[in-house]
Order: sequence, then structure tokens, then C-alpha cells
Amino acid sequence: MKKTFMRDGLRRLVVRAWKTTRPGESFPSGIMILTVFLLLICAGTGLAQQQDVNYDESKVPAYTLPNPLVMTNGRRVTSARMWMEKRRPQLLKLFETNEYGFSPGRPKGMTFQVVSVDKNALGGKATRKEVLINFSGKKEGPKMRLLIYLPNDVPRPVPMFLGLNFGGNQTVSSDPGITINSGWMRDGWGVVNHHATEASRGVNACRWQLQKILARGYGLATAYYGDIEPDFNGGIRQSVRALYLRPGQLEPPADGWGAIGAWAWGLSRAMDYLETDKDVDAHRVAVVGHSRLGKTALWAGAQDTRFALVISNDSGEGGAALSRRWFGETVRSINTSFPWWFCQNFRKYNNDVNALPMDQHELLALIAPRPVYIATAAGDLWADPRGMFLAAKAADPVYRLLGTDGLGALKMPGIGQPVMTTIGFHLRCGPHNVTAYDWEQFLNFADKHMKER
Ligand code: GTR
Repeated sequence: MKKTFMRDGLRRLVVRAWKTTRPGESFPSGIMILTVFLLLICAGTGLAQQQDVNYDESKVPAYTLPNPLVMTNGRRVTSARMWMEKRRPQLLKLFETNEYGFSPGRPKGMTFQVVSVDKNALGGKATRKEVLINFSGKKEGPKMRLLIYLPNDVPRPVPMFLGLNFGGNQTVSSDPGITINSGWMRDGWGVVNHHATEASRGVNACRWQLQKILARGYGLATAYYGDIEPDFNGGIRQSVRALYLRPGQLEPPADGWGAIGAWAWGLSRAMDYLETDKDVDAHRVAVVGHSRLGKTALWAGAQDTRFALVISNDSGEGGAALSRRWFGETVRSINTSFPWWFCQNFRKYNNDVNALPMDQHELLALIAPRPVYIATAAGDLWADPRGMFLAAKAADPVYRLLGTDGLGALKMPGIGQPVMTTIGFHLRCGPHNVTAYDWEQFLNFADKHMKER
């Protein structure tokens, strides 16, 4: 519709340009005007795009971050108690209202069904379980299949990592005992016509490092994020979010949850199950995620204090990176490319990020005093590694007020120099990805904050 309108408009413009051309002119004046007009449009579009993406540190404009230790009425937060009872709930509400949307609580009818247990998985090294979480408890309702690995040679209950995966549980290990996910999936990597095939087994194994996790004495629980909501525009129809719409209502209200809210909610539902599993130490569960699922892990950890530790990998915009800092992805570009991820209110800030009543350092602060780890990569400028470090630094005063050692670095550390204080951070070389190096640090961080306490 819009395209036809533009095509017709352009045709009319060309005809008029020819008509206004005087006979004998070598370069018709009408055409000249038209050319200038078209050039201006192209320049305008280019400028708009340029304005959206900046990779030049010297061009980052000055910005002022909201102070996490000042209430919206201007009162200073002077004690840990005041933070916990007054400021934290206020900030949580600001994130719900303006960015991720409000999520419902635990659904009443939810059921858990342990569908398989193999005590001899991975050559006897692990126990593998699959648990079907039926969100509504109804036969046809949406279900999430939680895959769990527990190390066999470690006393139970064991500490765990919990994270959503991008391609179905079968992608995290080539273990043939994992059920292949039958839901909608993006094509490629063993997925054909939006359905996973046998060829997808283990394709993301290097992003999970299962053997290493088990060898270090941790369990792993993971589920396919598309079980909660398939990740495309319109995926809401097959999402848990649809359970909460009134008949005829197509979308949640302007401050209602987006897909990130739904994925984070799914992590809390997985935690509901883990609390019932005697083999799992539910007081030592680290929630972890990469990229959009890194944003999700942070939002899950901010809302649900049952997560003992939070790890975000290359989470970028809408994750650990400051929204006000004009570098890499912006609020406008993320809302344009992925309008279903956040609540509709977030779009109000597309052209005015400084009007946001909060910024992402305060998302990290919501996790305090629990340890949070921010992993970044030097080749992932789109996610703004420095913006993530600066957010960690700006969350530090809250962590210190709550009696922790905060972030143990005043300046951004160089590549391969991880910081392991209560706010952890590293900059790895290479592109946007999760690597063995990243997992090595997550495990060291978890050892320090979940095992040695
Ligand atoms: C990108 C998006 C990022 C990040 C990434 C991912 O396209 O712009 O914010 O979330 O996708 O999730 O892989």
C-alpha cells in the first residue's frame, strides 16, 4: 500500500518534470529539479541511518545518567534498608512501565511432569532428565521442555546454571537421548522448513560447554526459548502471552510484557520446577543468557530474587549497555527491528533516550547484592562493550551501599583481564558469540560467589 503510493507519486513527479521542461534545453530544468529532490531524499535517508549508528568514541555526546541512589522525588537513598524497601521497588516499576512491561506471576494451573530420567547419560558421567512444564495445565496449552544434566560424581543437591537456548535442547549436546524440539524455528543449522532435524543435534554444543560445566561440579538446565514465545513478529499468537489476552485483544497494553518479559517469565517458571527437584540446590542457581537471551537473563534476575547469580553475555542494547550512550545499537533501532521484544511504551523513547526515567545501570543495580557478571567481546561493537562496562561502574554505588565489594575496576579492563568482584566483567577478543573462554570465566565467577561463600 505504502509502496504503491510512493511509486505513483514518483511517476507523477517525473511526468510533471518532463512537462515543465522548455524545448531546446540540453538538460531539462524539470529533470534537474527532480534530480536534486531525489538526491536530497537519499541524503536524508543516509543521514537518518548515520544518526542511528555510531562507532566513533569521539562522537559520543555527553549524557547524564539518573542516579540510582536518588528517589524520583529527589530524596537520597541512605541505607540498604531504604534501597530494598523503597528505591528498588520504585526502579523495578520504572523498568516494567517503560521498557519490558509488567509480567503476570506464577500461573495457577501449572504442572510439572518428569518425562524421562537417564542416570547413565554421557557415558555414565551425568544424569539427564526431561521435564515438561505445562504453563496452563491444560492439554492444548503451551509447554516448555526443560532439559537437565546433573553431574554423577558430585554430592547432591548440586548448584546449577539455567539458561534458554536458541535452537532447541538437542542443539546443546550431541547426546542422542535429547528430544528434538518440534516447534517453530529459524531455518539453517539443521533446521529445514522451520523444523529441526537430526542434523541439528549438538550444533550449539560449543556455546554450552556441557562437559566442562559437569566436570566443575555444576548441573545445567536449559529450554528452547521458542517454547515460551517463538521469536518473530506475530509470535505472540503462539506465546504464553496469548494466555493472558482477553478474547479479541491482539496485544498486551502499552505497559504489558513483550517477548523478553515472556522469556524471563519462562525462566522463573523453570525455577519453580527446580525448587521442587531434590537433586538441585535451588539456592545456588545462576541464570545465564547470550545476546537477546542475555537481556532476558538480566531481566529475569532483576525481577526474581531466587536467582542467586546472574550472567549476561554480549547483551548490549536493552541488556547491560547504557541506552543513553550513543554507540552501536540504539533504542530506536532495536524497537524498529524487534518491535515485539519490549513493551510498547519503550517506543516513546526512540527519539529521546534522555527522557527515559531510568537507564540500564539501574537494571544491574536491581540484581544487587547478588553477583552479576557482564561478558563482552571486543569485536561486538554493536553491543557496545564500553557502554556495558560503564553501566557496571554506575551500578557500583548500589552494590557498595549493600555491603559488597562492587566492581573492582575503575577503568575498563583490557582484553582477557576478567574482573571477579561481586560485579564481574570481562572483555574477550573476537565477535558476538559464547565461547569456551566465556564459560571458563562464568565457572570461575560461580566458584567464587556460589561455592566459596
Ligand atoms: C541483534 C540485536 C541485538 C542482539 C542480537 C541477538 O540483531 O540487534 O540486540 O540481541 O540480535 O540476540 O543475537
